[in-house]
Amino acid sequence: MSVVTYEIKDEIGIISVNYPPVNALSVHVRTGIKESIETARTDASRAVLIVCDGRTFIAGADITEFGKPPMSPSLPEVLATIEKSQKPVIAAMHGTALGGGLETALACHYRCALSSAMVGLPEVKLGLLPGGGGTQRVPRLTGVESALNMIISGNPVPAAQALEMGLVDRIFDDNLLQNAMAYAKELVDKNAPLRRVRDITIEPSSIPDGFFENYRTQTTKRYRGLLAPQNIISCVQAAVDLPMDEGLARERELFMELMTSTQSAALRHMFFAERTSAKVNGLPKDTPVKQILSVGIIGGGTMGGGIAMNFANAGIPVCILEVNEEALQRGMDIVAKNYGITVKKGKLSEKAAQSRKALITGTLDYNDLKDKDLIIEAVFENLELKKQIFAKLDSICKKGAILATNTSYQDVNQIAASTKRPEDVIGLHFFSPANVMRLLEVVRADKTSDEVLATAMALAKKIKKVPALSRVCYGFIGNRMLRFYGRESQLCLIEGSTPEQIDNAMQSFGMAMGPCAVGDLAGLDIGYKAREALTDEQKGEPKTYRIADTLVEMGRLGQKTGAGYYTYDPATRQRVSDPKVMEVVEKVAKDLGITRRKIDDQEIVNRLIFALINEGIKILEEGIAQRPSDIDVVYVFGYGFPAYVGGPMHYADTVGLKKVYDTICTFRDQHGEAYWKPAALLEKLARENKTLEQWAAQQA
Ligand code: 3H9
Repeated sequence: MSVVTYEIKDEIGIISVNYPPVNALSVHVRTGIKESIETARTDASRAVLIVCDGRTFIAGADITEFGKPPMSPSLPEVLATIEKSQKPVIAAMHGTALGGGLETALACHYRCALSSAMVGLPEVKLGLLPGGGGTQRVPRLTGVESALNMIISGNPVPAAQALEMGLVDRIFDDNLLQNAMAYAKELVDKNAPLRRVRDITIEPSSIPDGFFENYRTQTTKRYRGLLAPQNIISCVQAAVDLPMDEGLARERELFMELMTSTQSAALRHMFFAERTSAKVNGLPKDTPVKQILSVGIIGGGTMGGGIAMNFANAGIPVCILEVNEEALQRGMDIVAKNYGITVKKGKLSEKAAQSRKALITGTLDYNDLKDKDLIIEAVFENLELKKQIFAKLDSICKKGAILATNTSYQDVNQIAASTKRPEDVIGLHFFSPANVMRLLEVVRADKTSDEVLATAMALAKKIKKVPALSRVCYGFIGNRMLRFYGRESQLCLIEGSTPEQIDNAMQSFGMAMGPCAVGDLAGLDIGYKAREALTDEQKGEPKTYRIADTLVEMGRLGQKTGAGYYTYDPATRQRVSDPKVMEVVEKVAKDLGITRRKIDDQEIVNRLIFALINEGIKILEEGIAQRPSDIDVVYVFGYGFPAYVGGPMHYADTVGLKKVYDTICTFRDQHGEAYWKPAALLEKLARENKTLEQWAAQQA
């Protein structure tokens, strides 16, 4: 069946796009639209309507075509054909008219939409800019500042706002096709002019002096390290300074520059990685999914409270169980405080916050959990305690309830074995703050049933999380890898760096925060307590933790005590370097017989990131993660890894596995095999000159 059809109805030529799932502008869609417009030139139609079947108007260019040889006709060619039409062309939008989709509508002479529609230019989220005239047409319609805000944020706006901004001319509440046809007739009946956006000029004197320079300065600060926002500003400036065709040529040039950048390749990789991670290899498509209409949470601490908010936000009632009134009240207060912050930021109305809070109740009685569809245990990391809780849940909860643990490290198989229904047990590892962080590590234990797994994946989507599947191992995907990243930051510190140098090097690489600052934020006592439970052998060599332990023993637990690797101004929480920390570092190094040396930033980045990569590849070898892109999802959505670098596995491919392998071998020669044994799969792929992406494609 053709993806674009054309017919005349009541004197209106109707171009219908039908290319599920999102009517992306593939070569077939582009060809179909262009040919239909050409047909309409000489036929009996008086106006032409572009509409889409299915759930949405065109949601953009077909991203799967990016990075491949271009196929004619290009989008700019198609849009030029639409714009030149001598009969009015009207776009009728519903769903999400995004990117090239909105640009198609902007090349039309008139635009109408359903009131439920959203329109936007999200290209920046793929490291790109609107390459179909969006940067030239939007400012002509909305004004420069509004256009910049829309294109640089990439966030879509509702139809009503688009109407106010001048992007849409008419809105209907329902019956899009019927109303759009009536609108088209109205236009031809009154002989409405062919309104081409290109004919609008932006008066340069209307732009305040220094506007673009100031906007660029703010953007550089806000979008640290990103290329696309900078190119977008240049394009919008061209819309003011240059005639339309020259502006379009400038847009094309800067679009192509981004298209070939590693940033866009990484962001496009993340777009598909995010969508693929919800898919479980080998799980039949028709696996039944349980309904989750009520949730119980054991533990009302920061984590339990944050988890509860996710469900309340999705309209699912939650009951938090605590050990006493005081702890319960503390948990409820944390929830109330978090909602208060969201309201204060203007992201939620007071009324909505109240109704969400009303969905969260508390109890001290396990019996109140007996009818819940899902129970999530979120108590502190103690395997014995967790096993006791699960044994109790087993005796209380209704048949078929899902019993989940939010453990970050513990053996989910052992937890499941403490029940008589291990098939109903799963790990749901949320990341702190749980109401904000988008990652959900779903841990599949050996006996977890397909139904429970499928339900967990579907539920993640419902509560707006990005799931990544992990098998059971100590720390699962994320925390298992993080240990090696943490180890290298400790070693760089003791061998010659400072906390500032390490944090600055990692931030320049793109991490949201460096490891020392993260340690201070989370609390250095967490790692300390975890190490207390380990044998000396499990803890590893003292040089990998002695500095952190000494700081804790000095009462420097991080931000909460006003001091850790840094000291913190109590009022502003601003961090300041503290010479006492370097005294500790130097003393510990001396005590352990380590002669400190100068370490450069590149060595820091390579040691921390390559340690992550090596462990990530071991995780793939062992089948703990399903695919490299799932590991990238874990790191980008859970650990502040820069999306524009694409996660550690994509970054390894960008650097080249041979180079990663050779560097790890050099580290092995310098620091010993105990720390730097290259993963066998890394060695194999490096020798074969292959990428992890190619390896993943072979496995699929
Ligand atoms: C652009 O337009 C450049 C132009 O300016 C210039 C060109 C010269 N292409 O997200 P979902 C797939 S750049 C190909 O789960 P939802 C997606 O992979 C583009 N495939 O659904 C998934 O596949 P699968 C600017 C696409 O309802 C399936 O559709 N536009 C595309 O949660 C369902 O997706 C954008 O950046 C695409 N453009 O959300 C919009 N879009 O089922 C990107 C989706 O195999 N898209 N797929 O996993 C979105 O934001 C969301 O998909 C949307 C629907 C909001 C549309």
